[in-house]
Formats: sequence, C-alpha cells, structure tokens
Amino acid sequence: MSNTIYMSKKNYLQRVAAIHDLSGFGKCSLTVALPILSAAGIEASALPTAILSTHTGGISGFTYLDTTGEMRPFTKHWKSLDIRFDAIYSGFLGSFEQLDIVKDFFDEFRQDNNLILVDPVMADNGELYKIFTPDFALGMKDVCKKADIIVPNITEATLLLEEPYQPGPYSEDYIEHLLKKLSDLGPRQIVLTGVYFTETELGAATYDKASGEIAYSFVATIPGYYHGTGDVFASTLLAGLLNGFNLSESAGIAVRYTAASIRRTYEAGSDIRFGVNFEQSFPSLLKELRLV
Ligand code: PXL
Repeated sequence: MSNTIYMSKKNYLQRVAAIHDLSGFGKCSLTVALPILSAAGIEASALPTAILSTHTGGISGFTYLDTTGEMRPFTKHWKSLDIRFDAIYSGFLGSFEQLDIVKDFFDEFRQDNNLILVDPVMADNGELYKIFTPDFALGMKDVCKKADIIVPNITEATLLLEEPYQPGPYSEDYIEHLLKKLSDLGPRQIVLTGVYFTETELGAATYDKASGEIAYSFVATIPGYYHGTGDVFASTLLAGLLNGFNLSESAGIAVRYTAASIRRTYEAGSDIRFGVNFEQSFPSLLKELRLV
C-alpha cells in the first residue's frame, strides 16, 4: 500500500515543495517550514503564495504582495526541470485563484509514492481569518479532497465539514466524529489540532483510515494564544513522517516540539504575536527524530 512507502525512511535526500506565504517578520509559514524541514535533513523548495511584511494575526499595517501570478510560471519551470518531490506541503494560500493553482500543482507533481499534506490554514478560535471569505473555505475543501493527509485545527475542520463551530472542551465522541467525517472527504490520514478534553491538557488527534486507528497526544496547556504554532506543528509532523515515523508517532513528536517552543517563548515573556522560539528547541527535536 502506498501509505507504507512514505513511512519508511529513504536513504537519499528527500525533497519537499513548500507552498506557503513568506511573512518577513512574525515567524510562521515559510520562515518556520523551511528551517524545520532543513534541520530534519529534508531539502525544501519554496513556492511563495504571498509576501507580507508580517503575518496578519493581531498585527496591523502589514504589507501584502499577492504572488498568484508567479505560481503557474514557477510550476511550469519546475516541471521543465523534471524536479521530483517526495512530499508537497501546502499551507496559507494568498488568493481565491490559488485554490485551483495548488490543485493543478498537485496533479503535475503527484507520483505513486509521494505524499500530499494540506494544512488548510484559514481560521482559528471559531473565526475565519479576516482576509478569507466563506467561499474560500468551501474551495479549500476541494484542495483537501486531493490530499493524503490534512492537518486542520477544530475551527478549520468544522468549516470543511460545513458544521457549526463548537468551543471546547470536547468529548472523545465529537473528535472521532470530526476525524471520520474529514476522512470521508478523501484524505486517508487526518491530524486534528487544538484537541482538549480538559482545560489542563492540549494536543492533537490522529486517524488512519486504513487501520482505523485513532490516537491522541497531549501536553500540559500553556496559557496564551501563540502565533505560528500550527505551522511549527504541521512542518514537524511532515519531518517525522519523512524520517520514517508513523502518523501517531509523528504527531507526538510535533506536539512535544511545538509545546517546547511555546514554553521557551512563554518563559521569556516575548510578544505572543511574533512567533515561538522553535530554533532553540532543535536539539531535542533532532534527538526525537533520531538524527543525532
Ligand atoms: O500561521 C498561519 C498564517 C500564515 N500566514 C499568514 C497568516 C497566518 C495566520 O494569521 O496571517 C500570512
């Protein structure tokens, strides 16, 4: 089965196409995905969806350059070079038109044994990010249908399923309902973030359709809403999968690394909008990935 292929570690340098925005300040998207993948021994190529001075979460006055017009030319050029990707990883998309461009990119670079991971970045805490419309959320559902793995938070999951958002704490029945309904859209593996059954623990739930396994990873809750943590989580999840860990193991590694990065930021008392200190948590990540 093809899902066993990407779970075995390769003996060559694996390559990922990372389709995200470049926010110059306020760590998220490409400024998180590229360093995490590189540190995990994976080559990362960037297809930028927008260039911003900062991300859009809680920071006003940001500049925004929509790079939609560059995306098909990038795709065509990469195709002409016969570049192959072991994984394609999409996140924040910069315009409605990019939904189709990204689906076409998947079709161009899909191979029998590569992995398409979609983080449907568009909402959190029950609300769509200001720059997106409800139509965008429906379009994102079609992008997710083409993925092998999707990594929504609970708000994104309810938008993809067109169900009303429910604030936590959640029940196991509700989380299992979301996981199974999401897999009915098409992806064979689901990783749901922002899962909590009590106020003291927070983490992720995974579902593997082929085995039927549902697993959870939790850490102690750290107060505050830290920006860019979804990108730290999804990038680390992918790093785990490409390093030969299975879905639940990779989610556990990603939960612990994200929490360690948040904890450092919390202890330093830094501005929670500016991203988390994932850089100084690399030593523990590399140990967990058994790279050192
Ligand atoms: O981390 C998600 C994200 C990525 N990119 C941009 C964002 C956000 C969330 O607000 O604004 C530009």
